[in-house]
Amino acid sequence: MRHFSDPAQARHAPARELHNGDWTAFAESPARFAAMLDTLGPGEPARDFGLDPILAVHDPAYVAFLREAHRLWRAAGREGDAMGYVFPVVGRRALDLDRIDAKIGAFAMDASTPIAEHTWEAAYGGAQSALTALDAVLGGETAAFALCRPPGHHCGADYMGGYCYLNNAAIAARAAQARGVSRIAILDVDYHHGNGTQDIFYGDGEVLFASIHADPKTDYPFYWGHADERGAGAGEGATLNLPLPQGTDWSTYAPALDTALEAVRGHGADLLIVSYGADTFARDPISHFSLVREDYTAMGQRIAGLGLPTLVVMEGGYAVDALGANVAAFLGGWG
Ligand code: Q9C
Ligand code: ZN
Repeated sequence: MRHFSDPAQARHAPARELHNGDWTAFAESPARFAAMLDTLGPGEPARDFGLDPILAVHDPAYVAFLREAHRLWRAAGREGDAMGYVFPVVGRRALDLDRIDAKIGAFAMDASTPIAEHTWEAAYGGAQSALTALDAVLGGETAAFALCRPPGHHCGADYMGGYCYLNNAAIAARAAQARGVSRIAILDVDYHHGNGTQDIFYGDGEVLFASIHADPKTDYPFYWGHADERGAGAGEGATLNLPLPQGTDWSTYAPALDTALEAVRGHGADLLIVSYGADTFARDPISHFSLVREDYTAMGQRIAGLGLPTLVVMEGGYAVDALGANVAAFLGGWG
């Protein structure tokens, strides 16, 4: 399968994150990007589709914040990565405050999404990779892989979170719609629920969001991804959440996948976007499923069996030594 990326994606390199009350090395490391390129080969460069497709999903004030946050952090006399510590619940007040810590809180859902010097360029490059891979699919490729990093599925229209700054899958979906593909299915198979993607399309009946993930009762992001979240208004029924318990292996995963694929078929989608995370892997350092490499090939084969034009977008996966092989196994499902 052809794959696309931008060298700037390697330049996002936060030093650390807050994990269970203490500092740990930032799990979403540039080494992930290098590991995937190592196994898959260099692939093809992303082309620049500009800011408009990003602004079709994300709030202009949020995008402006992402672009200036690190500079404001430095201007405030800080070292290291920009990180917040106040999160004003749900829209506490719509105040446009100047202090960097207040700004971060207004545009963040957690403290695991630091902004480093080159975060914006990397996130921008990742979004362009998704748009370039989409262009290949709309141009007739059966499937294409956007080697996105940083990932995207936890960030919403106006907030970052879960190592995500720009929602690559959502940006591709809206770009496809702008090019006349209206009925779209997004299948999210990352270990974590794709809360940002769900939020963006929650009221949209044209875009099905189906996700298989660790039960949010026990796992991040906790407040999204429960089975009773099914969409709202025109989007009622176009969100499908299939939470699974920690320890899930292929025998439990496969039936959930079949349920999700049935929903994709039922939606009558003309385009499938897969948010693929390899953090369902048994040896993932921050996750608790038990999938093995061969399961990813089976997963890819079943998804390819839908026969839909498919854009695969990279999300999480933190067992860096196995990441390239796991991604290759999944993409191998397309033959
Ligand atoms: N102790 C993706 O896989 N963990 N994001 C926060 C918890 C956040 C994962 C720390 C996990 C986000 C794209
Ligand atoms: Zn994840």
